[in-house]
Amino acid sequence: MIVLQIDFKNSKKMQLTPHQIEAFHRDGYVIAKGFFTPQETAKLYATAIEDEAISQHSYNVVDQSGKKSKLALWFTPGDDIYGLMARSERMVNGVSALLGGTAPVCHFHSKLMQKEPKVGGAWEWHQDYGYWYKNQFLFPEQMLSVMVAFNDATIENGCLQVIKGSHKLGRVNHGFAGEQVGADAVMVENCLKSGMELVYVELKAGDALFFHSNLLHRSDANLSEKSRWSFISAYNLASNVPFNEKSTACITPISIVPDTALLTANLIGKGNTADFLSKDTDVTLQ
Ligand SMILES: O=C(O)CCC(=O)C(=O)O
Repeated sequence: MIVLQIDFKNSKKMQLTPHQIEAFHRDGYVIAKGFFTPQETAKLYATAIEDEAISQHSYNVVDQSGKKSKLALWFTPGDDIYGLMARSERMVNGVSALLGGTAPVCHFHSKLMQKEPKVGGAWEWHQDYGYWYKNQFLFPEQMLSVMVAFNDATIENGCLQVIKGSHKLGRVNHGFAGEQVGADAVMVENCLKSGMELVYVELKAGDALFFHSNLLHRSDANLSEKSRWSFISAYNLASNVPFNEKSTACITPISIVPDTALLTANLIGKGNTADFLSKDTDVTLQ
């Protein structure tokens, strides 16, 4: 497997290289190593684990074996530390470069994934657009996700797995797999039978994984002793107007903040006034 990665720790300007952009289009994903510094990642994680608004608004998603994955999801990026990360120049420029820069980048939602030791459940094979189709976005090519690891993500603690190149299938059918939305198992099996590569995306804290909205991905339960927390921001271009989504964040151009804001900001935790998603009203789960 060819791994195209750039170490931002040794690079002045944090931006994706032409090679990384090419890898994203070919494979459906690309890893930007050290996209956030150890100091930034430590501040983010320390804030997240103490954040009462996050814990109050987190909910569990139960997997097929009964294990629970906790997450909190909100729409408007805000001025808190998570908003400063999602709105940072490096994130927005990276997304714009991958989505082709034809319209302003908007923030669909961010979520804090909390996969606790021994408890955190598995996620079924799915494409993010398998969920977002239900929001009636028309153009999957104008959407993507960025996962930033707050802890090292390893095979043992249930890192993401992807089927390389599967974004080229287009959207496959999705149904329900317990509380989750799951991709047509026959199509997934056929991808693997055809020789498409299943890749375990192990990340170091601070690494970012940019992935296409139609990339098939899943993860195992966290059976290890170590937490696996990660932050996932989903982006959309302003030109992709959904027909079944109440929040307008996804069509509101992001007000970009400098990369330095993460370390200089004083306002850090998420307030209770944020527009958190409640599981009961999530149209993607209906
Ligand atoms: O964090 C994980 O293990 C999986 C998350 C995921 O697949 C998603 O949010 O789409």
